[in-house]
Amino acid sequence: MITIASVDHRLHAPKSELAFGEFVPPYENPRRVDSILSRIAETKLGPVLPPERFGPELIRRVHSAPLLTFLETAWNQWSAHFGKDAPPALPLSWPVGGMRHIEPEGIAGKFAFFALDASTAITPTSWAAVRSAVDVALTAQKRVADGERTAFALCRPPGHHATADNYGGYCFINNAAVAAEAFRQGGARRVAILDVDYHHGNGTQAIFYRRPDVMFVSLHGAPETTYPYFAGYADEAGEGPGEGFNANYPLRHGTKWDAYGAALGHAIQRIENYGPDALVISLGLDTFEKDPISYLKLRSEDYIRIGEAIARLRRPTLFVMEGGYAIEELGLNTVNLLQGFEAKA
Ligand code: OKP
Ligand code: ZN
Repeated sequence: MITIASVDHRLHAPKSELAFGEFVPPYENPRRVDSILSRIAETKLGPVLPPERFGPELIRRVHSAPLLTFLETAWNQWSAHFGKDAPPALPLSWPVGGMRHIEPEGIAGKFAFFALDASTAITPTSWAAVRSAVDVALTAQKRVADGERTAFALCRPPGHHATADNYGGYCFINNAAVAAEAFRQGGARRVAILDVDYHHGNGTQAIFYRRPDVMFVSLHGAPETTYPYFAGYADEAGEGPGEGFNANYPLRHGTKWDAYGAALGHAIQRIENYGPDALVISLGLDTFEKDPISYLKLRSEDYIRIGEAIARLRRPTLFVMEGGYAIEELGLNTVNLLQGFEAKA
């Protein structure tokens, strides 16, 4: 399997993350990619190639102009106000129910307006890393659109929490959504996105919620107890023309392979019935038993089974990296899944 990866992901590496009331070393950090690349080399999974550069057209089909302008200019505006040595930029308030939804002029207000949480710092070089992650996704997507059975987009930072108008949850641009849109623009009539990250892909779901041409199917920790809390219930089925093209499988804390595998079987059957021309996998490995911020209990060998189940769909398949924070085993688990896929492809 070919992997697309960029060295520029290192440009996004905030010094700290606000988590559970204190600043801690970020869970989402460059060592995640090192772990995966070293396992790819060790197992000779296949070549690792750099991305091509893509223009902004496909990104603009997925995200609003105000969000893109904000992300590109946020650090400059922040440092103009708080100084060049200002700490990484974070929001501290939010427009909740009953308040006005108007973009403020001041930069602190803009952070409040565009962020969906306070876990996602922006540094002077974050935007360059974010852009390179999209290039990684689109370069891998192009290979699959051009006839390869599969490709692995080793994106960092991840993307599935980013909506058309908001960033957060370690995500800025929704790499998987942009890749799905690229498949559509390239002539695929139907695209399915299967999101196996531990966290619900609220961004991807929202982007395609009213569309029948991109189905979103997700397995994740139940929203009653799990971030991002306000999406991911089983009754979210899509809306308007998109009704029937969204499927959520919320799972309880402590879920192991037996219940996970059963839910995955249902999810795969939904996709099979849909009959997509291309498949995008939002690949998160934070369902692992030792993940530091998650509460599912999958083991390393279970990822082989997930890969095999995905391969049985027999569709052109693009893997897009999302989360996974048990860094020591992240490479093993990721490559297990990809090898499981290849064994049945
Ligand atoms: C991104 B992806 C721990 C609490 C959770 C945000 C989690 C974002 C996960 N600090 N904060 O879906 O893996
Ligand atoms: Zn996650």
